[in-house]
Amino acid sequence: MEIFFSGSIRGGRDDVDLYAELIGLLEQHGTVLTEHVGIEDVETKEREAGLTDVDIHDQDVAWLQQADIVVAEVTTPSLGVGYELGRAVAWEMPVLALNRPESKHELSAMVRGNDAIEVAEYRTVAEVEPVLEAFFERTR
Ligand code: 6IA
Repeated sequence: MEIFFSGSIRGGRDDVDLYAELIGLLEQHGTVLTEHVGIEDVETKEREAGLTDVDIHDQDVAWLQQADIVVAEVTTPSLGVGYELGRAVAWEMPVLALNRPESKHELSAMVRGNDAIEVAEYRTVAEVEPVLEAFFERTR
C-alpha cells in the first residue's frame, strides 16, 4: 500500500508536528511517499538541495500518480493540498481528509462538499487511529 500524505507547506507550518505524528500512524498501514511534509525545515533542506518549484511539482504529481490512496490534513488551508486533492479525485483515488473543527479556519466547501472525499473531523491524534483503520479496511 503506497500512501500520499498531503499537508500544508507554504500555506503555513503551524501543524507540522501533527503531520509527523499522522505520518507515523500511516506508516503502520503502508509506505508514505511524502514523509517530507512532516519535516520541520523542509523548505530550507529543499532549497539547499537546489530543488526548483518545477522539480517539486513534477515529483509530487508523480508520487500522487504512484500512490494507492491519499490522506490529507486539511485544517491549515493550502493551495497545494487543495490542488492535490482535486487531482486525486479526478483520478478516482480514495481520499480521506482529516479536519480539526475547532480551528479558526472553516473547511472549504470544495472539500467538504465533495462526495468523493471522505471528511473526518477529529480533535486528537488518538481519535484518528480508528478512522484510519476503517478507511484502510474499506479501500482494501
Ligand atoms: O501550497 P503548499 O506549499 O501549502 O502545498 C503543500 C502540498 O504541496 C504538500 O502536500 C506537498 O505534497 C506539496 N509541496 C509543496 N511544496 C513542497 C515542497 N517544498 N516539497 C515537497 N512537496 C511540496 C517547498 C520548498 C521550496 C522552498 C524548495
